[in-house]
Amino acid sequence: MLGNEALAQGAIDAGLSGVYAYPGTPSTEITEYIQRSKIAKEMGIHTTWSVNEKTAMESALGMSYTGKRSMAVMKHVGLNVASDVFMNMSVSGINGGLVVVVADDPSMHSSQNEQDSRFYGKFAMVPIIEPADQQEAYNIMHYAFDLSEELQLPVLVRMVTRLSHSRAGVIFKERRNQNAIQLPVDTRRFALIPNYARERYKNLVNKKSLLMEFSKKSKFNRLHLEEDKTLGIIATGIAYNYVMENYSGAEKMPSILKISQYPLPKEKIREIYRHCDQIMVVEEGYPLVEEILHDYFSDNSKIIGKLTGHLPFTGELNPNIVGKALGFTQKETQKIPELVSGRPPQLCEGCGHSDLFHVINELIPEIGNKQVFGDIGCYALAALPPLNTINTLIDMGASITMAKGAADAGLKHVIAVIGDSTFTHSGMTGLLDAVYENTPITVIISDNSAVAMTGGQDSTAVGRLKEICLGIGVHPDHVREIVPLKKNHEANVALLRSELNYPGVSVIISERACVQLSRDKKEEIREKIATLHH
Ligand SMILES: Cc1ncc(C[n+]2csc(CCOP(=O)(O)OP(=O)(O)O)c2C)c(N)n1
Ligand code: SF4
Repeated sequence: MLGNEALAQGAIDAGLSGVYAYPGTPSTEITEYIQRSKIAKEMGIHTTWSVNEKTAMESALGMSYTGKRSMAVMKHVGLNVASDVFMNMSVSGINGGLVVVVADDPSMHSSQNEQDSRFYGKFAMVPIIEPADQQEAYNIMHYAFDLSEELQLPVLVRMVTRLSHSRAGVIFKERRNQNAIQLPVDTRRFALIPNYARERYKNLVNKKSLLMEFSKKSKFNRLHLEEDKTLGIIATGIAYNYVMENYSGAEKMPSILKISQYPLPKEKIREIYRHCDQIMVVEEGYPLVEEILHDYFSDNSKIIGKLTGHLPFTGELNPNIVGKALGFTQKETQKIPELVSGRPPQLCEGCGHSDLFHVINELIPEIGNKQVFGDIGCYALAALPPLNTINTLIDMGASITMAKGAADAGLKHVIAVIGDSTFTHSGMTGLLDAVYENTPITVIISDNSAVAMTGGQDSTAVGRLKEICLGIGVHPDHVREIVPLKKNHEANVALLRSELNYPGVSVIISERACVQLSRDKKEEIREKIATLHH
């Protein structure tokens, strides 16, 4: 199974009642697996995609409030979006087990940054669990739900790209029944008015020692001391796997502390530190453990890792990089053939976004080449040659709000390009800001009826975009619809030109389904739209 599939099956077998998620690489397959699972269907597990990560996590908390086990799943930057509820639900606590699964993307294979979610777990003062391999990703889910209920806290499970997307055999455990509805005895803890919140916050802080106790005895944290004291390795999550791969078949092993549960097991760290002459910290992500170690001990000179340059600070680790740091000679591997190396991503042949960008590009000589604020989705590829249309890409929804700020500054002919799913994820609120001030911007919603970039998941906006924009208050004369096809090119250029000259908010919905959707899927979407408009 993929690490993501193992984790998903683990959640099902741990008595899950609902998964709430917004797609995002490398986390998407977790929810898709549960959506496809026959057992999950029989168990009535809720699996519909949420509109964004914040709504997902809040819904998971709502399900937990009823006493049932729920899970919120997202990619690392999604946790930024959900951070408000994440930080507050550690204070309120939970009722039924609640596990937040976040998949980090070191090396930024499909992301804007490589932030390390462990910091969020530490920030919220909740337990963090990091599986080292696929079997552990499965096993850890039973444990995480039990731990969550025992501590009455959400538990953060951190995955990383390589573990999410690589496969291994996995042995299943017996399936646990779902919880029955059992509302909290005292609901006041879920009402974080300052008077109650102060009490709750003290309660959270007081749990710290209990969390440490659990880490100390966790079977996922293991210390192995060898007689040879030259080197001790502290390895976390998948990095443990990388270390072990290098020692596979080796006659001599160094002392190793495997860490998969936080807060850190202080005693075990002290033991290995005292036992060994040098300590190498190997962790995927930021040097979180290494920094904490520097605070633990007055003599830091024997601690090596990312902060000392023995391992690279940026980018993903792998067994070769770790092996090199450990002093293993690396075998020459085959060179990547020219044909498959470093190809820049491109929009698919026949993609509706391309025809839209040709329309915008035609007007660039008239309006200037720095006025197009972009967003996140397949259409972001227009930031690259040959289109070169989009100038910005920061976070989901930022196209509209950045366009607004630029227009507020006096920039003319400002365009925001946003996809249908990104619009409902975080664009709608920014549009209301612009409507409120009637800011002169032209928002183009490139609607392909899908969340295409992450694999064509259902878009919650299907068939509703015009009504949403009218509902937000865009003037009905300036909610326009176009079909981005070559045959409509001239008419679409004329329409865009006229809206760019309108001194207020206008929205152009450019609608053509993603060409990668199957015929059946397109038919299903057409039927859905027809029912909505009936
Ligand atoms: C906060 C956050 N959540 C999730 C993602 C992953 N992600 C990248 S683009 C995208 C959605 C794109 O959908 P849409 O706007 O409809 O554009 P399309 O890809 O269909 O063209 C998602 C979910 C992300 N980058 N940031
Ligand atoms: S997947 Fe769909 S939206 Fe994305 S580039 Fe291909 S056709 Fe365009």
